[in-house]
Amino acid sequence: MGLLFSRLWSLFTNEEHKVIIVGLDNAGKTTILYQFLMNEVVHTSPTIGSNVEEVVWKNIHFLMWDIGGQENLRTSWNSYYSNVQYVIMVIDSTDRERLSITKEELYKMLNNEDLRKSAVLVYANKQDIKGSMSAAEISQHLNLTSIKDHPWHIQACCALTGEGLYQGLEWITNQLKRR
Ligand SMILES: Nc1nc2c(ncn2[C@@H]2O[C@H](COP(=O)(O)OP(=O)(O)OP(=O)(O)O)[C@@H](O)[C@H]2O)c(=O)[nH]1
Ligand SMILES: [Mg+2]
Repeated sequence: MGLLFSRLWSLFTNEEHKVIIVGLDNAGKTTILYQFLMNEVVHTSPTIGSNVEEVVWKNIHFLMWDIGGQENLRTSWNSYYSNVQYVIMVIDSTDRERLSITKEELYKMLNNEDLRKSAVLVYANKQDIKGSMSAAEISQHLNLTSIKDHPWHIQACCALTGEGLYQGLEWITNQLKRR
């Protein structure tokens, strides 16, 4: 009962939940962050370093860190890992060639001790583009069903229209209620 109360309490006291948004360059991370913040598509350029914004949805406060995905920036992703509750991994679903690199980065992250309590939401982004891989196809390539030590979920989306983005946040919210 005490645990349940403390969980409900955290939902009602505006406790901030730390989220990192990672993925290869050009995946759509910054576009997603600003869709959450402003419900619109902003003009982006490749992120050097990171953007951070507070996003409030259904009275739940998220501190979202959008981290640059270019190759030389990926080695510093781990400097953002402390106290992360949710990892959002964004994938450009048209980028078949680099899916194996995404897979490497994903499993490297999951093995990091700082993220052992984090849940992982994968966005299969750019579903508006003809010929993009489906969420099921990406899930299979990434072998997501082998992940047993982190809660995970994959969501198809399009950051330009916002389609699918809130279904992903809904999953995160359900995880919060469960913890
Ligand atoms: N067609 C389409 N284009 C998208 C979508 N999401 C993002 N883009 C475009 O993809 C390009 C890269 O988007 P960003 O959000 O800057 O990508 P990023 O992941 O932040 O890239 P880095 O900051 O370099 O790591 C931009 O031109 C976006 O407009 C989508 O769902 N569909
Ligand atoms: Mg960016």
